[in-house]
Amino acid sequence: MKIGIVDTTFSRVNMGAMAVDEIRRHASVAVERITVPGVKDLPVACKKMIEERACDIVMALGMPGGVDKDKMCAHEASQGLIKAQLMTNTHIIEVFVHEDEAKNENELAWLAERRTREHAVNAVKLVLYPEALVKEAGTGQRQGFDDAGPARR
Ligand code: RDL
Ligand code: RDL
Ligand code: RDL
Repeated sequence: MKIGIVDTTFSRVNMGAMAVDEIRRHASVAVERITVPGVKDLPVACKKMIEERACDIVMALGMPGGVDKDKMCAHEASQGLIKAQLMTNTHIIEVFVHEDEAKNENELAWLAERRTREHAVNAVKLVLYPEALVKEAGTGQRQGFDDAGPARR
């Protein structure tokens, strides 16, 4: 079992290091890491992790900036990540933290770490313990900020 981690130099938080650390806490698996400049460079790097480095799942970590151009970039990157998943029949867990989700730098750093760590756990579950996610079906999970929780009536 091997998990690939791809992050960016554009991000203001070292999300890759956090992902590796969190994976190590939950599973003894091989980890391959690479860093690319920005989110639009993630899809091919993830595809190479799958095809050339035999990863069973990949985490794509990035931080779209706050202006419209960045949101466009993020959308394009996301489309590429979905395409790479369909081409390889392999999950790529997209962990994007938009800079404008947080009200200040402090919260941005906190949010990026928490979302990265929560999605690292999701990645481990998806490849090693898929039944654990079935148990969480319909529970309103979120990554980073608080969970929404199940809707009640
Ligand atoms: O291929 C080189 C760059 O085009 C690529 O790294 C882009 O993803 C870089 N980039 C932008 O050009 C941009 O306008 C990024 C953002 N915005 C952004 O918000 N977040 C990024 N990259 O990670
Ligand atoms: O690959 C991991 C996640 O990127 C992926 O599960 C997304 O579908 C999660 N997600 C968002 O990132 C988001 O901004 C979801 C929503 N919004 C949403 O509205 N509903 C979802 N997922 O089911
Ligand atoms: O409802 C509040 C948030 O869930 C919503 O703003 C999401 O769109 C925030 N979000 C992202 O923008 C994103 O790119 C989330 C994710 N990724 C994600 O992976 N998990 C989330 N939110 O819970």
